[in-house]
Amino acid sequence: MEISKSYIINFKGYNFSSHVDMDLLENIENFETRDDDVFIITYPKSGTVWAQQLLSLIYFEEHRNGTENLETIYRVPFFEYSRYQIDIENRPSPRLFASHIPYYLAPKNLKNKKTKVIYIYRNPKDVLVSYFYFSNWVKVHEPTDTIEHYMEKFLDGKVVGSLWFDHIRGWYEHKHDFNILFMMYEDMKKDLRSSVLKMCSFLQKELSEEDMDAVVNQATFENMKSLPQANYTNIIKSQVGMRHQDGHFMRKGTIGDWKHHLTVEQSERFDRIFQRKMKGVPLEFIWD
Ligand code: PPS
Repeated sequence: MEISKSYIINFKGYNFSSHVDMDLLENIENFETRDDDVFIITYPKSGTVWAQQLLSLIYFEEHRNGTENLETIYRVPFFEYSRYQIDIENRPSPRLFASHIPYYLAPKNLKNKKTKVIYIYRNPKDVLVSYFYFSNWVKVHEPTDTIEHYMEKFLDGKVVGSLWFDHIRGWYEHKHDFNILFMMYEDMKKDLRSSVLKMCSFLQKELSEEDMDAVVNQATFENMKSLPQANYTNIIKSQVGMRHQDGHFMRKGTIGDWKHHLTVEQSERFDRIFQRKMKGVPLEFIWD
């Protein structure tokens, strides 16, 4: 299936959205990381904004106690996309980033194994469904008429982020090159507090019980959905643009929504490809 080239820029074999910062991409491998930078890495629709909100809450007291009225995206800017005039080079440490880059485009410095990387993954059937709705809603992605057609694109890697299997496999198989923690969306959903504890332990951040309560409470789906700063509503309205008014970035936030969208045949076809492509990758998955 062909994709409209105008939505996607392919750089070194990986599909970026066409509003990517090309200057940055050209120099991405030489980007000077700091030892105390933290990178959230995800395939799209796997819990990026959730992790951005969590890191903002963990690192910034003002964010936690609500004394700042700042979009989460300013606290944890996207690495390869618009940084909204944030002066990254002069930003005080710790700098926090979110990114969808594949392992082979990571800044070389990340391999010093000091800079921390948190890789969040989600079961790919839910990623597919989330991405289908998102792409039909926001103008920067190519819309698709049916789930069947979207599944063809997704399984051909003809979407921003390229092939899901390559993204996760690449990062997993090169995990020894990085100081990386793998976290699963479904674990976060089932037990957010334990996931935050795990994150904090990796980040070497110790929070009081009270602060931990504040982090967990402000990162629930319901609370993030009602907080425009945490859920991209402002940015999507003012800068990204929508095709219709019925969409939400915080759409459902559940595990297993794919069951309401994929037929048995589609699901089985997906499973067969999953078995083949994920052979030898021992990561755990939760499907419902
Ligand atoms: S993006 O566009 O790549 O940055 O999208 P991303 O943030 O990775 O993924 C969006 C999906 O994550 C869900 N989400 C959450 N789920 C549960 N709890 C919380 N707090 C949360 N925050 C975001 C969001 O609802 C999208 O999933 P779907 O299935 O579409 O609802």
